[in-house]
Amino acid sequence: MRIAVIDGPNLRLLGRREPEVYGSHTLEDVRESLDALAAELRVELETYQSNHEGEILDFLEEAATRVDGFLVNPGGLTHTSVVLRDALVGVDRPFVEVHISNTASREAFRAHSYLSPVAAGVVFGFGVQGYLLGLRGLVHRLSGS
Ligand code: CA2
Repeated sequence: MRIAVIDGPNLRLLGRREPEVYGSHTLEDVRESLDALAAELRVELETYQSNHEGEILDFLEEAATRVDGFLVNPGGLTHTSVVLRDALVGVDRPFVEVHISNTASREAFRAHSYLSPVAAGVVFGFGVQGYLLGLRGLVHRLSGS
């Protein structure tokens, strides 16, 4: 089983700005934890981050030829991007949407996600631990158990 982890715009700032909202772990820390869990679950991971919507769409299309599912923190694109939703539906692979913060308890515009209705599952509000919970959920879903 192979899974791609996608982080959207600004997530490379993780651990460097707004620690009161997003915590102090960096994206590199998150990737290390994900790699350890992937080894335990015996799945292959690849990771990708971009600040550019179109590049994320290109990556999705290309990666879908070799992966079984996606773990996605779309960042701010969550609340704005019909095109990302269309691409995720189009690649026809299950994906789990992850948010570090509790998007339901913040500004009203963050409560709406274009992606949640088409996601296999959504995790939010557990800090960076949400990536690990999301990976477990996705692997469970893909293994059909
Ligand atoms: O809580 C999340 O994971 C978010 O997806 C993070 C996004 C935000 O727009 C979503 O509403 C919720 C923000 C992207 C990252 O921006 C950062 C800024 C400073 C430090 C770390 C990340």
